[in-house]
Amino acid sequence: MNERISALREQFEKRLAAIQSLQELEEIRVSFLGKKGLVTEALKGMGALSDEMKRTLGKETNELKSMITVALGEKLEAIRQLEEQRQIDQMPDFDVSLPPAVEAGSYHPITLVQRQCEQVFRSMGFTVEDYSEVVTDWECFESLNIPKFHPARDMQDTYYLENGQLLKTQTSAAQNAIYLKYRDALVKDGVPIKAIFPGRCFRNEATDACHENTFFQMEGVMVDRNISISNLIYFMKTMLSEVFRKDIRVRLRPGFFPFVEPGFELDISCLICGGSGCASCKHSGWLELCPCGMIHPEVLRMGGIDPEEYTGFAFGLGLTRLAMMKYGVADIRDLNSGSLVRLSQFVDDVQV
Ligand code: FA5
Repeated sequence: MNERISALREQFEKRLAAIQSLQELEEIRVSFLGKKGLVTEALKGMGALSDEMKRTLGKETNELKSMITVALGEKLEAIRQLEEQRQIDQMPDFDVSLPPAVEAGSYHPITLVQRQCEQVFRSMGFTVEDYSEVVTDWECFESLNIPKFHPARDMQDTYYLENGQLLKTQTSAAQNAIYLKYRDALVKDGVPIKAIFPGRCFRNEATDACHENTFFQMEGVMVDRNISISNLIYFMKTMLSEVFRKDIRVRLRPGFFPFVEPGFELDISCLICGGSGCASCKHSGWLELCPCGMIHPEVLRMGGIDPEEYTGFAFGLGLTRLAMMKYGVADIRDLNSGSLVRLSQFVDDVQV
């Protein structure tokens, strides 16, 4: 072996053995394999050698380079492992068999009430659907009989994306997709459409004790032959008596929504003040909870369903307000506050 090559090999091995850090490793790599490194330098002056000598020296240099590359890689791995072990050694000891220092968490009241409603409706043959939070203008408004510039949009200003999509203001935004999804089963096989779809809604709202800019609703629809307001009232009553498990006063009054005809507002007597009036019910004693009505023929038509043959009802339950009433939360903003002190007090017997 060429003397310079064997001296370089020796020098490299000595320096490698002394290395402690990644930084030193990089330094040695540059000083041997870098553009102006020792190995490149060793090849200088090769021009004066015979062809035979050049070939031998080139071969030995390449072997040295490979040896250095492999040795650096192995050292890198060894240093990494040492570092990992050092970090593990620094971790505090803990006993995995000890009981937890904090109490187990609990479900959010809105989740509890949502799951409870889902259980009730599932038991009555409804499917539970999931739907996007970002929707199109068609889904949120036009397919619901709310054309562009209709005054009904004023009550539901929302957050718009640059591509024209928007954060949905109401779970009704999923109605059209649900009709299209299940209409064949309805028309061909006579299977009624019975679906609920809970979801988060967004509105550009001035917040107060009963209004949030981000809140949950749960939409429900049922479409079949001969569906009437009596069916609607039956399902609303069953849901409320199952959720509250006590007698509560409700009232049904006319309400306008372009996608139902007739439309109703279903209010419940405020459970925070017992009906005498407080900030939670805007001092009226009643809380708007679940607007509903018979699906407008035009909305059914846009969903591919013939309104001459089929009728249906729809409702839009305010899940966040339901959670307020069920758990006695006087201010809706507490529910989005993330305050563990407030939220950890809610548990329920619902199977979640
Ligand atoms: C609607 O959103 C209709 N899509 C409901 C509907 C569905 C009507 C199907 C007919 C048929 P409204 O804007 O009133 O309607 O909201 C419905 C419920 O959501 C309200 O009664 C209330 O309980 C809840 N809600 C509305 N806005 C807020 C808000 N800013 N904060 C908290 N809850 C709200």
